[in-house]
Amino acid sequence: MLGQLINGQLQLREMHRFVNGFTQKEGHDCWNIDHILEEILVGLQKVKKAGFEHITLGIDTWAVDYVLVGRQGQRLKDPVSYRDARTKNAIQELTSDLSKEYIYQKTGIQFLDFNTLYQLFEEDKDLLANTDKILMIPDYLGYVLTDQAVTEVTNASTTQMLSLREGLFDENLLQKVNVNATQFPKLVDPGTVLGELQTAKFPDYDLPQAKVITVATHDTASAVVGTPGLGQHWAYLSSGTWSLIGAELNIPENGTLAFQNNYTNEWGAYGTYRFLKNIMGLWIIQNIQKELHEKYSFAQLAQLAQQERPFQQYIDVNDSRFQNPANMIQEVQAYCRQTKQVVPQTPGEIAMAAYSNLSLYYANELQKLDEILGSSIDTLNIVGGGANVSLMNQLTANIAGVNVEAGPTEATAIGNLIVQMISQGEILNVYLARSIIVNSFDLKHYQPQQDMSQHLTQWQTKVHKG
Ligand code: LRH
Repeated sequence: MLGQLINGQLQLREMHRFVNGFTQKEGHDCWNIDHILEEILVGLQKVKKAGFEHITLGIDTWAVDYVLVGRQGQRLKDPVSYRDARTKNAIQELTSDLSKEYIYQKTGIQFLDFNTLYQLFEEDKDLLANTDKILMIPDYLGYVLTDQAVTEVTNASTTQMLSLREGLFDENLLQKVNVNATQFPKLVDPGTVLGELQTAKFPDYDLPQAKVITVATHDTASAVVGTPGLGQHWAYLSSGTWSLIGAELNIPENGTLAFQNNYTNEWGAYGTYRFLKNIMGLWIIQNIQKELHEKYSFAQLAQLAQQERPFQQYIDVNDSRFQNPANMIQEVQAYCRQTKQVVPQTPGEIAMAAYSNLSLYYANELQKLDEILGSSIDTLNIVGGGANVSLMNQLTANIAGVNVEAGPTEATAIGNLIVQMISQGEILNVYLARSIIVNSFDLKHYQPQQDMSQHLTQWQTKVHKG
C-alpha cells in the first residue's frame, strides 16, 4: 500500500495484493515465508515502476509466530502457523509448575494456546539450541531485506514473555522454554529506523531505494494507531481475520477482573496498551466463503444473510472448535445440532448465524470492558474489512446500545504509514494523525435503532456464563 500526505489528506493507493495462507508440511501447518518475501519484492517493484524511487517502508503482520535463524543467517525451518495443533495442551503443561497468576501478573497477556511462549515450549529443543536469532515474522522480513535484526515491542509483547514492569523479557519465562534473552535481538520501539533495503541482494527485481522503518509491526497495533477514536469513551474493534475488541490505555490493567476475563495488555505504539480480547472474527466467514467454492463474494454473503432472521441460534464463536476445523460449515452445524438449536442450512442462514453471534460477542465484551475499566463506552470504532459489513455494524449498535463509527477499512496499513510519517517528521503525533484520518476517509455512522439487548441476556444465560 502506497501512502502519501497530499494537502493535509492521507491518500492510499493499493499497489499489490496477494493471498497468504498456511499449508501442511512435515505434519504441521506452515507459512510459506519465501512467498511472502517474493510478493513484497513484486510490490516494491510496482512502486518503483509507478515513479517512486525513494521511499520509506514499514512491515506489519499477524502476531505470535516466529522464524528460527542460524549463525549464518539461514532460516532453520519453515515458520509454523499459530493455528497448528502442536500447542493444544501447552498452556496446561507449562502452567503445571509456573502458575497462570504469575504469568499474568508479569506479562498482563491473555492466555491463548498459540502464544509464542507455548509455541517455543513445543519447539524442537535441538534446533532451539542451535538458534542464533528468534525473529518474529515482521522482524524476520525486515532482517532479510536490510540485514538488520531487531525485536519490535508491540509484536514482542504477544509472546507473553515480556515483563510489564521491567520492559524486558522475563528470565523465568525464558528459562521455562530453554531460550536465552540474547537469542532475541534488541528490543526497539515503533518508529525506529531499521536500515536500507539491500537492493543488491535481490538482482531479479528492479527496486526503489527504501529506508525501512520498524513500525508498529503487530498488525493490530498498527490498526489501533489507524483508528480515528475521538474523546474518552470510545472502544475499537479491529475486524479482520480476527476480531480484536478493546480500549487504548496509558496504564496496563492486569488486576483480578482482567485476569478472570482473560483480557490482554499488548503493547501499543507511543507508550499505550491494547487492552483487548481476541474474538474468532471473520475467519469463520472466510472459511464459509471458501467452502461455498467462492460462489459468493463477501458482500453477496452479507446480502444473503441480511434476508434471514438474526439470533436463530446462540453460538459461542470463541469455542476452540472453530479455530482450525476441517470444515467450518459442518462445525457450525454440528455445534447447533449438539446444543439442540436450529441448524442453519442455506448460505444466508449460515452467514447470519455467524454474523449475529459475532455481534453478540462484541456487545458482551463492551459490557465487560465497562465493568473491568469502570468506563462508559458510548462509541465503538470498527476498522478493517469487517467495517464494510453494515449488517454487523447495525446489529452491534442495536445489541450494545452504542454508536458505531465504521472505517477506515485499511486502518492497519494507515497505522503503519502513520508511524513512518511521524518518525520522518511529516506528522507531529498520533492525535493529529487521527484527525487527518477523519478528514481523509469516508466513515459511516450507525446509531442504535432497535433495542436488541434481550438477545445478549439470553446469549449470556445460554452460552457465555462467565
Ligand atoms: C490479527 C492478529 C491478532 C493475534 C493473531 C495471531 O491478525 O495479529 O492480534 O492475536 O493475529
